[in-house]
Amino acid sequence: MTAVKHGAAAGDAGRPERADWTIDQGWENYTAEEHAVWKTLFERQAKLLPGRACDEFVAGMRALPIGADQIPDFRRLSDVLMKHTGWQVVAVPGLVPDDVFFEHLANRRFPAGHFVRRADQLDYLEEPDVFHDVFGHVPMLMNPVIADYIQAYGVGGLRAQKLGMLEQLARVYWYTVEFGLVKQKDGLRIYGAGIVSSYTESIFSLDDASPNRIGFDLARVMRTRYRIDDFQESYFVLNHLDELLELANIDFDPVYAQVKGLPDYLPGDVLDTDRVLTRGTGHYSAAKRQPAPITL
Ligand code: HBI
Ligand code: FE
Repeated sequence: MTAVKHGAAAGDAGRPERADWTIDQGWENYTAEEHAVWKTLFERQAKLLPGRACDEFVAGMRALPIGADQIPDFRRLSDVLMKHTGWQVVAVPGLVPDDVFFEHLANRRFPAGHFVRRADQLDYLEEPDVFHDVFGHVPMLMNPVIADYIQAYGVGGLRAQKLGMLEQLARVYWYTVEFGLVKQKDGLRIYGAGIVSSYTESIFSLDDASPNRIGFDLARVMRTRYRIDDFQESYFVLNHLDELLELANIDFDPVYAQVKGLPDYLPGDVLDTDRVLTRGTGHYSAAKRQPAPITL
């Protein structure tokens, strides 16, 4: 079956009437099948994540009206978020243009896809749906550090576009907000929304021998390409979520100047200067690159 594209990925057909790309969530219009897909995804993650998701994710989830039985209503999420960190959740059809995305974040509005993936796409889709956006991102927005950090990314995104450094900034978002790991008292934990909303990557990122796990370094991450179509080959690890507070407050301009014109690193590269927590075997991505060997 051909994948139906949503939002900006659908071309002109995906552009809504409002200039900020928001739409009504249309909560009343979700079908029983759509709520059932949510429930399947929710229950799978709820069972898997204890001991894997970071403490802040668990605390945020507990305090929000997010449960197994229904796709959450963005109005009710916004009521709670607004009281805690001043954020809101607004509905969008899917991906929105970069400048629209940044403008929302800079104003503490999180654009969440309103659609839910189909039952035959439970494990992977490239577009952000309501499960990725709400289950993955919204609990972390209850945390004041993440709340400020994501807003700073919105402000910084508009600046990076002017400087021609958007690719570099987007890598920082990718390797923190989407695919970040953090050390906590009982071991490595997930805080990235792309991981925490994925059953398979929640296991792979923490337990598999294949990926590298490397201490986070801003300039290093800015130079590191990433994969959008498969598990990451490297995860970057914070010592504490408060490291993001510093990133929310510093001026990135000198760091852009430092990395400008320098070559990119590949997703699986490990450097002599890296603080390596786990040197991955790379077997997962190597197997994908080669055709399967013929065995007799
Ligand atoms: N739109 N809805 C949505 N969600 C995203 O995460 C998103 C987006 N548009 C652009 C975008 N992300 C990124 O490519 C930027 O962070 C650079
Ligand atoms: Fe996301």
